[in-house]
Amino acid sequence: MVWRGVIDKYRKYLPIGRNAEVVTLNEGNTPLVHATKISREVGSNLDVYLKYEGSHPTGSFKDRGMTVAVTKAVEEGCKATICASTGNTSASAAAYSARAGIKSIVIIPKGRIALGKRAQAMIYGALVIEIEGNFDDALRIVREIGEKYPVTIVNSINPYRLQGQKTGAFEVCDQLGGKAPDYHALPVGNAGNITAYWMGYPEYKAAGKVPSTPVMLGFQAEGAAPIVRGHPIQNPETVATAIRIGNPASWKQAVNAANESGGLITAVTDEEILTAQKMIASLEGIFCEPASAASVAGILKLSRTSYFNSGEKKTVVCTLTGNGLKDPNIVERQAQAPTILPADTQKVVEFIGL
Ligand code: AN7
Repeated sequence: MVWRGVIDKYRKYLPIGRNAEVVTLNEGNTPLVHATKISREVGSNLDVYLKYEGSHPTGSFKDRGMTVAVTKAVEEGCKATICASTGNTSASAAAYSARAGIKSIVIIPKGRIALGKRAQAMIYGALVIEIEGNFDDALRIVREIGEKYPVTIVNSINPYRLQGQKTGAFEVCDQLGGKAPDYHALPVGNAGNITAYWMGYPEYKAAGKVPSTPVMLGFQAEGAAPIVRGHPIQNPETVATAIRIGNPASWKQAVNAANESGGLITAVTDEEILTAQKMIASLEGIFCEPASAASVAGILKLSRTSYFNSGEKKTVVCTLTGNGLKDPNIVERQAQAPTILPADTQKVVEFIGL
């Protein structure tokens, strides 16, 4: 079957009109990879799979929601989209808006988004505004503009975004052969994705596609963990700039996802995030961005407690939300720099130790 994106594949679960002109980049159908070595690392009773959302057209999971949000925006006659972003939403909004032939306005925190993401919004032709503030300031401005002016907000407060993102859960179930995992782990920033997955799994169960739903595990960065602390964080800080968010829009829904599924939302440190990022790359061959690695950092952390000690073998899916290539600067901080040698074969051979 030819793959034509998540609306084509899961249309009956999505609020898309019969005559809608679908705006797609053939997103979805991302790899679900068994993580052999990380499974070993977390102990014998866990089978860990990585859902690599970094392989999307704009390099993050945001494309699942953006195809639906922009398709609806066009259907409703909108001429411009607007979003606040830590980088991935803006990259995706800019790309899908370009595809639809409508204007894209993106508001990002100055100096605090990864290089590749900033470049994406620019090359797709968005009107890029950097504010002297953080993501939460940017989202406040976007909400205020959206209330007064004829622009469509494509942050996850737009309900169509979450509708599209829930297809991530459908795909995981399909890829596991008609089963939901026992646990689903993911990073939490603005908390839209965990909310969307927790819409998707119960919906797929209700449709008779899977017999069960997973326990949802959400992980925030220690310095940007408002849900864990129980109050908004004024100046969130983390190396994982994608989830540097102090007042998540889908806060209540995320707590609800954790509670209803019997799961939890907890924090991981920047050091744990970077260690996990390195492990995922060097042990499994997948380069994800730091925020994505919070999911794996989280299950590594829980596996060191008695959390997973149930005896029987359990399946865990970790969503790797974005591509590591977006944030190359971070690698300089944690991987060994290349060795510089003269252009001399003998010297190279000696250095390698052959
Ligand atoms: C790689 O792009 O909020 O909890 O503005 O880029 O659904 O917000 C990005 C979030 C995880 C958190 N991983 O997801 C934005 C933005 C990556 C991300 C998250 C984001 P949500």
